[in-house]
Amino acid sequence: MRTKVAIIGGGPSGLLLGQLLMKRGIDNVILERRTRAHVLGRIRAGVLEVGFVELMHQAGVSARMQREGFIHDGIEIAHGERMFRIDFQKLVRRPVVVYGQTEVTRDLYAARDEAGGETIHEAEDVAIHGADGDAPYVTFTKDGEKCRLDCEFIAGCDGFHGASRPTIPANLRREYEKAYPFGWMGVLSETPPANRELIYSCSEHGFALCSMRRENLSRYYVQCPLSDSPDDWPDDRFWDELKRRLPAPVAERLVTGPSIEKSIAPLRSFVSEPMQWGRLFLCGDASHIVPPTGAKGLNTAASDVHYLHSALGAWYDRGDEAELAGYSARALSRIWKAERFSWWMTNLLHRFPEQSGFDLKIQAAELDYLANSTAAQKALAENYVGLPY
Ligand code: FAS
Ligand code: PHB
Repeated sequence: MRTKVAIIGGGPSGLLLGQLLMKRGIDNVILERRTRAHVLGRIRAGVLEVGFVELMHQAGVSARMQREGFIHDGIEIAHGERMFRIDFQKLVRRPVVVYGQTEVTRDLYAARDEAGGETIHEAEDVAIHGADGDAPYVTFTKDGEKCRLDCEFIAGCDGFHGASRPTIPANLRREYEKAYPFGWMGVLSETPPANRELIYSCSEHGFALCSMRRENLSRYYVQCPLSDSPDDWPDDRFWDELKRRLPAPVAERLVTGPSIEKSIAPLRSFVSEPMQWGRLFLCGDASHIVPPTGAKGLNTAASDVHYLHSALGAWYDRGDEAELAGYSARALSRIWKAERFSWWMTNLLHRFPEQSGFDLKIQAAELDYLANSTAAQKALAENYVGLPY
């Protein structure tokens, strides 16, 4: 088998890159470890920056998102009983779009099918060879048969636990990590959202987030100990705890119902540098992770894809390799600002086990300053809607 670009990973990064390359006439093959059903069964991100939305337009897969996505012009921040709105339109004149990652992935798979893109699911034992030379290739096992895919470039879009990042020699990699002492217990329920826009709540009992997917499909999270499992959170306990962490008027109108999905995600900040080695280029979670507080995970994957698609296009269109050479530095510049914002939002809104009385006073002052300062709110807004690519 041969292709121009071998893409490892059929999540949002791999699928979006594959679609953009196909639109540009650059042949590519996606190798995905799991089944399509497994990939589409993941419940993850829900908020898209304008840059992501524009990439979906460019990829020709935005029709359903335009029909079914919600345009949000702000978010609410709650601190105890106090709640104030960050008005994106007034502050930065840009919105975000609420449209689940699951739907993004579904739309990208449908477009790839229509364009006749090759995706090999259940590709096992993926291994990268010759990435630091001019003739890289990928080996993998499919239905027990050993296979080889020769290519000109490899895009490592295989997430945090993938095979791509470890291919870069350890002595060339610099990894930066911060693990948070709590996780997010997430619930999906077929109930109307508690609020028209998202509510991020910092309460004395811990963090909570009210989000949504559709008119009658809500997504909620509460901060929980890392030692917890979903079994520790029967629905009644989840709803009681969520209400405890929301301002009374919101708690009173909250419509509860049976959970149709329940999971706990640990929170981590992580960056691996560089994002390229020879003809291997990393995108998305393969290279970096953020705590979901700032809704940046999926959105930083999108800006990586934008930069790599542009660089590969410059190479194949006119033999220009400057963007390829500068890919890692360009992507990391935006990634580190998203890491900072996600770290800041996480510290602003969560209860940390070792917080002292002084720490709590500083957190309260930070929230009070945010509630009353247009400058502080503008800084949050421009990061939340997405810094320029
Ligand atoms: P992904 O991990 O999505 O996709 C990688 C793909 O590669 C997977 O399909 C995997 O099966 C495949 N793969 C892995 N190893 C392979 C191998 N060796 N060979 C072939 N294929 C391989 N972000 C937000 O913005 N908001 C959120 O609320 C949010 N919640 C999250 C909850 C959880 C539990 C997790 C894990 C992440 C969450 N994220 C959230 C971040 C998430 O949305 C990621 O940023 C996004 O999935 C990144 O997409 P990819 O880079 O494509 O990585
Ligand atoms: C979600 O809807 O899943 C979501 C929204 C915003 C976040 C994190 C998760 O910051």
